[in-house]
Amino acid sequence: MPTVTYNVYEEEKGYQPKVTVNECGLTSGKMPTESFEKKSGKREIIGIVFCCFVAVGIAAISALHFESQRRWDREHTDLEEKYHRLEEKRILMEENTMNETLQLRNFIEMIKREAHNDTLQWRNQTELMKIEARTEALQLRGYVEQVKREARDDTLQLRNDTELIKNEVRAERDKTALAIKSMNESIRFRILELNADISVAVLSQDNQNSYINLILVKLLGWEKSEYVVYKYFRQAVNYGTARSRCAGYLGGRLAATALRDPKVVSNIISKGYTGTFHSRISKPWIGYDDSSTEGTWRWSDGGEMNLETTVWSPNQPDDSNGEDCGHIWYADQGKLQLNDDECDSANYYICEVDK
Ligand SMILES: [Ca+2]
Ligand SMILES: [Ca+2]
Repeated sequence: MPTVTYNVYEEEKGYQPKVTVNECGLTSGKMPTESFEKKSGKREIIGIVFCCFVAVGIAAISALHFESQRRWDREHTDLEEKYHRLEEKRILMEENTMNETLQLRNFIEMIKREAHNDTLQWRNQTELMKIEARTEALQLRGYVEQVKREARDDTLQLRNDTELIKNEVRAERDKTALAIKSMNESIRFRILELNADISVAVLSQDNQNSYINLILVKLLGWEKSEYVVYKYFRQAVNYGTARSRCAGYLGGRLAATALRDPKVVSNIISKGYTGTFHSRISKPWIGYDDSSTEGTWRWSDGGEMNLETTVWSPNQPDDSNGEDCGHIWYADQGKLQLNDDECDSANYYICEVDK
């Protein structure tokens, strides 16, 4: 506990040496005289109060100081703890940094190793490609050589084939020459036969028509009937042209007499000379028309129609669009069915020459 030290005032002597009073009221030093005690009793009380105030102040200051010290200590402790945490954190970060650095180094090393491996692999691939290229080049050379050999073989084969063909052509030519020679002999023999027939005909009948018939039949393929020779021409022309062409054969005309002969009609039907109902151009012209007088139909030989062999088709002649020329339209029940047609139409035709 604090003590208070003060000077004692003496009226005669003024202030005297020090007197120390503790908090318990005990004094030390020279005590004042009795008169002085009376005078200074009030002052003592004041001093004691003052002393108490001072003590309280000192205690308060000490308490504040203690509290401040304690707060400072606490803050110091907090700062130290914070410092330690930061230090730990720093150490941890250093360790992390070192670990990351180590990992980075390991990563770089790994990349280097991979790059090295890639380089080796690329070199190996390059070498492999070179080897493959050389192999392909060798194969290509072999292929070219093979093609050359095959080309030479083909050329040789072609030459052999050519020679073979030449030989075959020569053989065929020789064969054809022999055939032609044989045919010439046959023709020459046939001419001799024909000359003999003509001589017989001329000598036996002395008839110009017989001579002509013989030529037509023997050389031109005309067909014989009882009274005429006749021929079916597969050439589509109009009626006037057909009539002129028939007249070109000496004594010839468009067929009329022949159509009254059942044998001729049967032959015409069997050989399909009539064509069909719907055929467009086969319907052959015959020597039958009403060109001179409409409605008056005349045969080219001036004869009459034999209804056993030829009849008008149903509803014909109808003179549709001025039809004046007759033709065989089709065959029905062994008879030739006739129709009148426009004379400018293009049809086949049948000619005949008297025997
Ligand atoms: Ca008519
Ligand atoms: Ca008609």
